[in-house]
Amino acid sequence: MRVPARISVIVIGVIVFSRMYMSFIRQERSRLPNDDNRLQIPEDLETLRRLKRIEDQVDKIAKFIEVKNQKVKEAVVEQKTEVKKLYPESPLFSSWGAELTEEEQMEAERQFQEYGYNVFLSKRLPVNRTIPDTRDRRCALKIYPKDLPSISVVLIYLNEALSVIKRAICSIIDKTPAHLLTEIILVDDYSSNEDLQMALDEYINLINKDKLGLIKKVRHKRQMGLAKARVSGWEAAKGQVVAILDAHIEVHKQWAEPLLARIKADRTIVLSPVFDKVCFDTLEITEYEPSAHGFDWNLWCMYESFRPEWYKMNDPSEPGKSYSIMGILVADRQFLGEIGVLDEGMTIYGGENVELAIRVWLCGGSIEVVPCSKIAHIERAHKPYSPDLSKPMIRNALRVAEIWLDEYKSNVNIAWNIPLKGHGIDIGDVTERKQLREKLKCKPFKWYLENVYPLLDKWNDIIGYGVLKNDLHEDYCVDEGPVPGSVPILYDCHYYDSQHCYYNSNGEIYIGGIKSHTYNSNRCLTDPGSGSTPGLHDCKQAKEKELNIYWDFTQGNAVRNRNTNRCLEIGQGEDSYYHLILQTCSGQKWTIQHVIKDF
Ligand SMILES: *[C@@H]1O[C@H](CO)[C@@H](O)[C@H](O)[C@H]1NC(C)=O
Ligand SMILES: [Mn+2]
Repeated sequence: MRVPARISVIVIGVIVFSRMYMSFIRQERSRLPNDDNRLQIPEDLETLRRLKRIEDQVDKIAKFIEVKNQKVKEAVVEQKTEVKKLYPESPLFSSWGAELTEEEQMEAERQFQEYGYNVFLSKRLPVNRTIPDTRDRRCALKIYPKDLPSISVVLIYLNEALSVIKRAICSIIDKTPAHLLTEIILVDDYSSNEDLQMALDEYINLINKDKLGLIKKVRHKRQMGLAKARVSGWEAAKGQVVAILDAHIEVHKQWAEPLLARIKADRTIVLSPVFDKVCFDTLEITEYEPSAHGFDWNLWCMYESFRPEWYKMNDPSEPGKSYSIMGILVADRQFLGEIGVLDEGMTIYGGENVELAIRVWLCGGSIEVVPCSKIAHIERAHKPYSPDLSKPMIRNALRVAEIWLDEYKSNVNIAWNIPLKGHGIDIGDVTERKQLREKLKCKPFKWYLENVYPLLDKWNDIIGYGVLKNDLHEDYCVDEGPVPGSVPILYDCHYYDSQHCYYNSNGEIYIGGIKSHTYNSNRCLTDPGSGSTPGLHDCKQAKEKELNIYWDFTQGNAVRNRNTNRCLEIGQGEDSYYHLILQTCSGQKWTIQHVIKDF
C-alpha cells in the first residue's frame, strides 16, 4: 500500500511540533527549581504540577503518534530517504530544523540571511503565542496607582518580518491596559519589503476596525536612520508617555504599569525595561537578569552592574539607576521634548542611545532600568541593514564627543584608533546641539564621570596610541602575540586591536588594546630581566609583583626599560625572520602611530 506523501508530511509535522513542545516543557521544568536566587514558594510547585500534567499528556499524544507513524513508516519504507543537511555551516541550523525538507531548508535559510532571525518558524508560530512570565515574583504583588499616565508605543523597523511585527502589535494590545494605551505608531524607515505594505495595512485595518484608529503608520520616503526615525515616532505620539521600541519584540505581562508609575512619580526619569533574549533560531526565550546599561569609549553599549546601593536593597524587583540606555526607551513625552529627544544629526545606527543618556544625566534627569517591566527581544544573528556598522558608529561617536565630552573627547579617537585631527570624517553640523546644551545649562562631562559613571577609566595619562613600528622595518608592527600567551611579537601590520599599543605618562606600554573600565586591566610590556624575550602581563598584577613595566620612550627614539636599561629592539633570528627582542640598546628607533601631546 502506498500512503500519499501529503499524509506523511502532516504526521511528521505533528511529531516535529510535539517534540519541540516537549523540549520546551522540559526546559521550563529544569529552569524553575534551579533558579537559585528565587525562593521556592507554593506557586512554583503548582506550576510544576501543571507542567507535569501537560507533559504526561504530550507524552501520551507522542506515543499515539509514534504508533501511527510506525504504521505509516512501514508503509512508506521504500519512499523514505534521509533528508540532507543543506547548510551545515549556517547558525540557523545548529540547533534547529533537523526535520525540514530540502525545500523548507532553502526557504528558511534564504529568509534567515535576509532578516537575521528565523522568519520561517516565526510565520508558523501563533501571533498571540504565550511567553513565560520571567519577572521576579515580587513584581506580581506590586500595586500600581489607578490613574497612571497614558502611553503611546512607537515601533521602529526597517525590513522587519511581517509575522514579527504582528506579534509585537498583538502582545502590546493584549498586555497593555486598554484605557492606558493611546496608540501604537509604526515607523517604517523605508523598508523595501512588499508584505510590509499591503499585507501589513490589511492587518492594521482589521485591528483599527475594532479599536478605532489605534494603530498609526509613519512611512519614510527614504532611510532616515535610527535616531531620526525615533524622533519622527515621538513627533507623531499623543500619549503622556512615549515608549520607543524595536519592532522585533514581544512585551510581557504588566510591562507598562511599572514604567508609567515611575514616570508618574518623577517625569525626569528616562526608563528602560529589562530585555529577555529571544533566540534568533528557535525563537525561544531566555531570561536575562536585570542589570544596568553602560558603554565603553567606542560608545558601544554593554551591560554593566548596578550601583552598590541597588544590590544592598536585596530586592531585584526594584528599579535601579543606570549609566546609560541600550536604545529602547520610555519617557514622559513632553520632558523628552524639552531635553531634545534624540540627536537628529546622527545617521544610520549607533551612539544615539549613549548621547541621550549623557544628555539626560547632565541636563537634569536620570536613567533607570525597571526590572518588573520585561520585554522579549530578538537578538539577531546579523543586522540586515548595513554590512559594516563601524563607519556610522565612528561618525556618530565623534559627534557625541564633540558636543558632550569636553576634555575627554579624544578618548573616542583613542578607542577607535583614529587621529585626533585630520581624520577626514564629516560629523555634520553640531551648532544646534551645542546651543541646546547651553540653553539647558547642562553640567560638564567631568561631573558625569565622577558622579554617575566612575567605572569609566578617564584615560588621562595616555600620551601616544596606535601601532608601534621600528623604523628598520615599517611593514612590521608590535603585536600582542598568541592568545592566551604572554609574549609580544613582531608581525605584519594589519592595524587591528591586537596591534594597538598605548604609551602613558607613567611609562607603561599596553599592547593589544586598551580597556575602558577601571575594573578591567590592560596588558603591559615587561622586561623579565634576563633572556631576550619580552613579556606581556596584566598591568595590575605586574605592578604588584614589581615586574619591570616602566619604559622611557619619546617619539622616534629608543624604548628603554627604566630598571634594566635594556631596549626593546628587533633582531634577525637564525630562521632569518625578524623578532621582537630585549637587548643592550643599539640605537633603534620606534614610532607610535598617534601622539596626543608631543613627547
Ligand atoms: C490566540 O488566538 C486564537 C485565535 O483567535 C485563540 O483561539 C487562542 O485562545 C488565543 N491564545 C491565547 C493564548 O490568547
Ligand atoms: Mn533590537
